[in-house]
This record gives sequence, structure tokens and C-alpha cells, in this order.
Amino acid sequence: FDGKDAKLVLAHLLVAFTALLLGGVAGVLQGLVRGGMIELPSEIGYYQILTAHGVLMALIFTTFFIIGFLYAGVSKTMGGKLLGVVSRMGWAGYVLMTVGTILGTIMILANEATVLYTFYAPLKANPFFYIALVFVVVGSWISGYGIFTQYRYWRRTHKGSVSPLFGFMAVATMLVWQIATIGVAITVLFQFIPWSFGWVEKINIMISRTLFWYFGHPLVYFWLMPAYMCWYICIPKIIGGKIFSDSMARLSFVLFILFSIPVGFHHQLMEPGIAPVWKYIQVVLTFMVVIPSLMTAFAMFATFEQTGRAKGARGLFGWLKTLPWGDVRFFAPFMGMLVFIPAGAGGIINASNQMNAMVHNTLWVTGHFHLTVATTVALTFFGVAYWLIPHVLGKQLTPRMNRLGIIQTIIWLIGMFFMSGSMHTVGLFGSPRRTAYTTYGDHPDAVFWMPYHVAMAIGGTILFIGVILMFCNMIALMRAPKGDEKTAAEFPIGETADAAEPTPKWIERWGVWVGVLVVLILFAYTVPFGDMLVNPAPGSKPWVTW
Ligand code: HAS
Repeated sequence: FDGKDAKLVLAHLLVAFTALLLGGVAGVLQGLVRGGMIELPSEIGYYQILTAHGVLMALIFTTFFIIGFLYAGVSKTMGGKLLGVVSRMGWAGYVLMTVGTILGTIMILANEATVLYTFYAPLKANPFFYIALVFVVVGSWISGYGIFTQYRYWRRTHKGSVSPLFGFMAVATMLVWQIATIGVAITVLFQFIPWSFGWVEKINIMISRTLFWYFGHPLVYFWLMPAYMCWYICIPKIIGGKIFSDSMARLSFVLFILFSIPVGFHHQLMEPGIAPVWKYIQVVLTFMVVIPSLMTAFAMFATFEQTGRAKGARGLFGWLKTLPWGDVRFFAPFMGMLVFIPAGAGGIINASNQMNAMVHNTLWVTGHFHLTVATTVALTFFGVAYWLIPHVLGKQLTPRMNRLGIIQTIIWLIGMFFMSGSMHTVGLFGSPRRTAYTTYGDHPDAVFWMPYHVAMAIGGTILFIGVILMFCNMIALMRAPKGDEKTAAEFPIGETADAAEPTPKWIERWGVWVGVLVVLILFAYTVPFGDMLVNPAPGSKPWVTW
């Protein structure tokens, strides 16, 4: 692996895992407070550490890891080395994002930005928190353009060929990101910054939330798509098999481009100010975005079964025995897949209007995203780190490290079982999503919830042990013994099983996909957004009058 590119990848992973560690400290404290097991010193607030936890884990850990991973794969599969200009863009993006991260974290620690990771108005932060967000987003845009530039270069120098699957998927992922972040950029630049500086007196809450969720839902696919890249591309190689279908893998990513953005209203189903018909339309589109995940489940089962049968497995489930259970590179992402089955089912429950009325703003939702992003995605990223770090450094994944990785995965699963399991259960009994310890004056409902909150805190403590172990594992991976051609960790890139049937070239017509996406966005948002502009909430002035 190219030495210069290795530095760029590792720099991203270092920030990612440091954010994981700090976010983990905030997470365990917050769980213990909520369970009534500790009290924070009076200068530190529950919502303050909840903000630190959400921002560092959900926004910083993920974004830095993803960009590091994508740069590594793009360098590996599209030229063996990043172009000079791409590398410079990668570093520029990295520096901006890191400056933004430090500034934002300082603001949160100074209790100047206790606004939670969704920074919903009318919660107001110090303007520098929003400026920090601008740094992170603009940095990620530059990094994204770096990936597009390398891809364009590869296509120019390989006229007539279909691009490598990793490159294609990296471009699709960054495309979703670039288009989604336009929403958050508009609300931060035109609403939050002027309002927090006091240049304007009021903020239109419906518009800010709508723009946030225009970004917030595709954000979750920005997390998921790189995990799927590992599942589609790396897992087949690790288990000694082949990618089930290159075209199908690409098609599922195209569907993510089309359907992951115009669905934000499913986070706003319980909000007034949006006509039911538009909520209905966006829920239909939400069910469309479930399809690529179902395709992925199908492709994974097919890969496992084909590989198992090629190794002589028999019977309906004989292939299960042939999977490399002792290999953390497989074990951690596989556990992520397994958890994604109930996690995805939970998502479908959330998206259904009547059931959303039951679970919205309860701990059920917190349980849902701890299974999706904090287990499926996080375990897959951890699984990737076990080979990516030694690979870029030319080192080995030793049997000891592999064992520690398996232990880390099991700790994570146990912790999450208690934490997310209790969240889902008590959420159904109405326990609110974000509150510090309270028994609401010993109200019987709240007293009933309390044992579940204690179980959540215990699960959170086990997870915190998992975070510490993961951080130590990462340092150990960096210090692993050097490997040679045979022993150094490889970057697992699978071959496709359907090579005889070439992938159709039209799949790379990005202009068509972006065009269809723009039409879908305009269809899903124009009328309800116009409504919000002309019909403001009581007491606010309309943005537009005619
Ligand atoms: Fe979600 C809220 C709907 C997926 C994350 N979601 C959230 C929030 C987060 C989040 C962070 O409709 C909270 C936001 C906040 O702060 O308020 N979600 C969905 C739906 C899906 C979904 C329909 N969510 C995700 C993913 C996330 C994520 C992925 C992160 C990575 N979500 C919602 C809704 C809300 C929501 C509402 C708002 C709730 C409210 O009221 O506030 C779908 O994409 C899910 C589709 C997934 C599947 C599963 C496919 C299974 C696969 C595994 C195969 C396994 C194998 C192994 C092969 C259909 C691919 C098998 C081996 C064996 C041996 C068996």
C-alpha cells in the first residue's frame, strides 16, 4: 500500500477512534445518570454529555472512518495510488474536518452547545458550534471531490471498461453525502448562524427541521453504504467465495441514490405543519429504500450458500458450518448483518404511521439506532479496522489480535443486547427518549421503567469496556509485527461470480441517476416546503408572502 496514502488513511482512523473513545466516556456517564446510578457534578449537565455522545459517535466517528476507508479502497482499486491532487484534497478535507471537530467539541464541553446531535431549534448554541459544523461539512465535500477526481481519472484512462466495484460504490456513497448535506448547509448558513449571532430575531422551526431531515435520513445510508461495501466486496473474499452479482450490487447502490433522500418526513410523522398526503408519499418512498437492503440480504445469503456448497456443504443450512467463525474479519461484520435483521424490522415499524405514533420520541427509537448504526455499522467498521490498519502499514493481523477482536465483538453484542433490548422494551411502555433520571414524582409508570433503565446502564457499561478494548486493539494493530508478502494483512477484494455476464455500462450513467433523484426530491418536497414558507407557525412571520 502506498506509504503516503497510508498516512492519510491512518490520520482519519485516529480521529475516528479517538472520537469513539471520548463519545464512549460520555455515553457511559449518561447511561449511569439516566439509570439513577450516579449524579454528575453540578457544572456538567446530562444534556451536555448526551450532545457530546451523539456528535462524537454518530457524526465524527462515522464520517472520519468512512472517508478513511473510502480513500484506502479507492487508492487500492483505482490506480494503486492516489493522484497528487486527490491526496492534497484528502488532506485539506481532513484538516478542515479536524478543526471543525475540535472547535465543536470545545463548544460542547464549555456548555455552549447543549443542543443534542440533531440541534433542533429552538435550542440555540453558540454561533461557533454551527461554524464548526460548517468546517466539518465543507471538509467532507472537499474529500468527496477527491474521490470523484480519482474516479474520473480512472475512467479516462480505462475507456470502455466498467469501473471497479469499490470505486463505483465509493462514488455512490459520496454522491448521496454531497446532495444530502446541501440541506444541512442551507439551514446552518441561512437560519442557525444568523439567528445565533442575533442578526435575526426568529427562526422558522418547521423549515429548519425539514432541512435537517432532508439531510438526516440519507445520513444513515451514508453510514450504511460503506458497511455494505465491506459486505459485498470484502466478505466474499474473506470467506473464500465470490461476489454473488456485480450488477446487482451496483443496482442496490443506485437505488440508495434514488430513494435515500426524499424520505425525511418519516422522522416528522408526528409533527403538525405537514399535510398528511406528503407524509404518505414520503412513507411510500421510504418503503422503496428498504428494497436495496432486502437485495443485499438476498445477495449475502446467496454468497454464503454458494461458497459453502462449493466447499462441499450439504442440506439447507450446511453452508453455515463452512463459514470462518474464528476470523474476526468475518465474525464482526457477520454479527452486524445478523443484528440488522431485527434492526431493519424496527425501522419498518418506525416508518409505519400508526406504529410511529406509538414509538416516536420514546426509547424505542434510541434502541433502533443503537442496533443499526451502533451495532450493524459499528461492528462492520471494527471488522474492517482489523485488516485495514495492518494492511496499510504492511503489518500482520496476528492470531492474538484476531482473538482479541472476537472477544471485543462478543462484549459489544452482550452490552448491546442489554442496552438496546431494554430500550426497545421500555420504549413500548412509553419511556421518553431523552431525559435525565426522574421518576416524575414517583409516578407508577416511571417507577415501572426504572429497572429497564438500570439494565440499560449495565449494558452501557459493558459497551464502554468494548470501546476501551477497541481503542487498545487499534493501537495494538498499529504496533503489530511487520509482515511479508505472505503474512501481511491483505485488502480483501472479492472477484465476481457472474463474470461471464458483464455488468451493463448504463449503470454508470450518473447524470441519469442524479436527474431522477432531483425529480424525486422536487416531487416530495416542493409543495410541503412551499407551504412552510407561506404558512408559518403561529407568532412567526412568513418567509414569503404573495
Ligand atoms: Fe432508522 C430513526 C426508519 C434503517 C438510523 N434511524 C432513526 C434514527 C437513526 C436511525 C439514527 O421511519 C434516529 C434519528 C433521530 O435522532 O431522531 N430506518 C428506518 C427504515 C430503515 C432504517 C425504514 N436507520 C436505518 C439505518 C440506520 C438508521 C440503516 C443507521 C445506519 N428510522 C426509521 C424511522 C425513524 C428512524 C421512521 C424515525 C423514528 C421516529 O419516530 O423518530 C430501513 O432502511 C431498514 C431496512 C433494513 C432491512 C434489513 C435487511 C437485512 C440485512 C441483513 C441480512 C443478514 C444476513 C445474515 C445476510 C430490511 C441486509 C444472515 C445470517 C443468518 C445465519 C440468519
